[in-house]
Amino acid sequence: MPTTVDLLIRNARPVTCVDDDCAVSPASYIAIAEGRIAAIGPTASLPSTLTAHEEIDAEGALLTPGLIDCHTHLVYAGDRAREFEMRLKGASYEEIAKAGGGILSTVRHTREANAADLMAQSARRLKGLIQHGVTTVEIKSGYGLSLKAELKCLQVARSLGQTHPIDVRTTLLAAHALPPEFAGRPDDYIDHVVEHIVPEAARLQLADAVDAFCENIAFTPAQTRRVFEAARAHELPVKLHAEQLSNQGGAALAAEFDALSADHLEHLDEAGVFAMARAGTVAVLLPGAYYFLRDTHLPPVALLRDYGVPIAISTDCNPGTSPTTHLPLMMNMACTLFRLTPAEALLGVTRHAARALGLSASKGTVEPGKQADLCLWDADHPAELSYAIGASPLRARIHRGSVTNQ
Ligand code: DI6
Ligand code: FE
Repeated sequence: MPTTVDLLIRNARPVTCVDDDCAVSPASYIAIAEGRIAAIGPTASLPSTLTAHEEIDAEGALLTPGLIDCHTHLVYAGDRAREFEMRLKGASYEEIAKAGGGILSTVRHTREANAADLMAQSARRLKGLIQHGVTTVEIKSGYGLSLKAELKCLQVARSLGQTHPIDVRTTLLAAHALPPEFAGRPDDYIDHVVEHIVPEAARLQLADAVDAFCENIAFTPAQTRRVFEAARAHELPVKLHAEQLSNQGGAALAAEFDALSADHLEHLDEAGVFAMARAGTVAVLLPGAYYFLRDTHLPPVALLRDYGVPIAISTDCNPGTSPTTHLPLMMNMACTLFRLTPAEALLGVTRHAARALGLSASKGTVEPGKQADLCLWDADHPAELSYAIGASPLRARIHRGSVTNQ
């Protein structure tokens, strides 16, 4: 460790998230240099010669890794509050989608918005995530559905990361829905995606991964496979919206392509769980969408545990099925709705969420060498982070070694 560091946090009680039980360590110091954790240890072992440019007395606050929201559709224009009303009067999500509403209504608004407007609308949501302790967010495209509009959304996502104290990972989700100009010709649209959109997003380095919506109201496993093959040809890792509304065998297909994650998974069966376990694919559960759609088909949490599949939790922030930026509330819902333990919920937004983005080497735990993305919480025990409904006791948030909110 250098003798002078940039930031020294004293009297924190770290939950490093290295162990599955999320145990709380005794009072510790954390030394940060050049945006990384330089050292961590019990207060008694703090070297007396160490000096720091800035110090924080955590006064016994819990310290966790910065939260990671590994599945969002945060870049879009407009909202779908009216559709929410329709659903409350009895229309189903599938019926609204088939009638040209749903995703396609957000596509219309997103295509019409210029980049500055899209950026301003999306920045409001990003600030919501930041306020709740999120230091890394994944943002998908998928409301453009044309080469130009998909690239615009990815570019806005990248710009959001450059102008806010948060790391953004982008995912190309061109295979989210069938755009109106390809109505009745899904295979032609997939041709367009694999021949033009994936190659151009890759060439411009605008996408860190590729995703698809494999579902009876979206794309078939055969079409998804073609998108994955294009991603592989451009050396981009894949993720998949799988088994949300029906069992299409999407998770097993994703595992075949060594997917970083398969997400939603309410209708996942044991064969899918087995395939994910073998491939090391993370299960990303999205309790906000389950809640908002008033779903009753629970994801197979016990099977995921039995097979040792890592479970991540995310907001799925999107206008149709999960209009939220409150990641701690998703931890609460993961516990109440899916029966995760509070420790599992915390790992789901830290270590396992990092893995779902391919970022395990630099993020997700509090260890020397990792990026200094940290949260301090006014809480005695990590269970309190999942326990509170709609409140998060965030005391301070640190991104790349800089305090950004206190
Ligand atoms: N699954 C979802 O929950 C979102 N997309 C997806 O593939 C919903 C997107 C929307 O309704 O706008
Ligand atoms: Fe989603």
